Amino acid sequence: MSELQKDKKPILLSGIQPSGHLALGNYVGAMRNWVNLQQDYLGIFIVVDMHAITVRQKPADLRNRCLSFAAQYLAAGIDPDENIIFIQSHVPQHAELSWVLNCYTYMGELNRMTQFKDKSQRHGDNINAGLYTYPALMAADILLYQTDLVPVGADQKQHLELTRDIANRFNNTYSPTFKVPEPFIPKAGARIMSLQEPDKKMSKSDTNENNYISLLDPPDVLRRKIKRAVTDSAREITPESLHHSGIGNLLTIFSVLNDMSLEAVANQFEGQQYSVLKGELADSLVAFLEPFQQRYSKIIGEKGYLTDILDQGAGQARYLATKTLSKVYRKIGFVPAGRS
Ligand code: ATP
Ligand code: LTN
Repeated sequence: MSELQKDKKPILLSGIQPSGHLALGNYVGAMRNWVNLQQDYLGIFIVVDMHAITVRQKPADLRNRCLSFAAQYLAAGIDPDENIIFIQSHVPQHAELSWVLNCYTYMGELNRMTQFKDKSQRHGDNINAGLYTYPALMAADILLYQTDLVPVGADQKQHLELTRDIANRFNNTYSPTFKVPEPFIPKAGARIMSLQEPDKKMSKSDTNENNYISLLDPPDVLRRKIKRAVTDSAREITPESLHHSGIGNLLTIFSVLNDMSLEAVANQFEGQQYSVLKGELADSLVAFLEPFQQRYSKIIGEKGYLTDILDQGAGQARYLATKTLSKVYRKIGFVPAGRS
């Protein structure tokens, strides 16, 4: 990838925390759109390990998951020759800009973040300062690269709005420094629901693994999880089913995997038993995930290939990030290093 080409395309950026198991919700809400949009953008795809430690992680698991997630980005179809893929902690500018942005973010704003409220409830024994200031680090991830578009699931909308507010605040205080990014939240599948508790979102770190589909689940596990997915006491699909959480979620997943509109899916299954949809959905999932898993096994088996991509990605990222960070340091009045 020539430097020139990189400069011409608008920037698309997104990240996933290496916690739990990459799940169908992450694919449908985020990764799928990374793959679909990569043609028209320079994609920057980050494994955000610094975000993941806001919840306690086992060191060996975290290390393995960072590589595993990067391999899954590639298996999903991200082209490493045309995009930048790296691990967040390999690029120290994220931590550096995050500190600065912390000083331009109000506690009142952080207090409103629903992810902080949710996670503080789930991890009541570890409500740390990092969990609270997490949105400033996310803003740094995005603003360092003059990002145009951020494809994420609906749960990240609030963080994106805060990122835009921080960027505008900084730009207005000094002079235009950051591009103000736009969110890209898909129309279908922006919030895939849990299989057993369909009133809450599917989450890759859920302690109950029947709540999510892992992208690496083998076919028998996929079939079992779909079969056991909670629906309701009606048995047949009607146009109303789209508005019922459990069955509506299964119809949504089917529509995304088969590239059909929700209405078309509801028509196709109208009058059928729930078990028919579950059977066909399991077939679609197996058909989609088997080749994904084969590509994954090949990539994860070639450690050198993967670490080369990540090293190269981190190098490119550091180059781009330094440009923005130097500008920021200059504007706020820090003395340039090496001249004092
Ligand atoms: P965790 O349970 O480990 O906190 P998570 O499953 O919520 O994680 P994140 O790392 O927070 O995943 O999010 C990665 C990306 O996946 C984000 O863009 C997020 O919006 C998207 N995403 C997460 N869960 C869903 C979901 N259920 N439906 C659609 N998109 C989702
Ligand atoms: N906060 C996000 C993950 C994340 C991210 C980002 C997404 C961290 N940095 C930058 C998009 C762009 C989450 O919890 N899902």
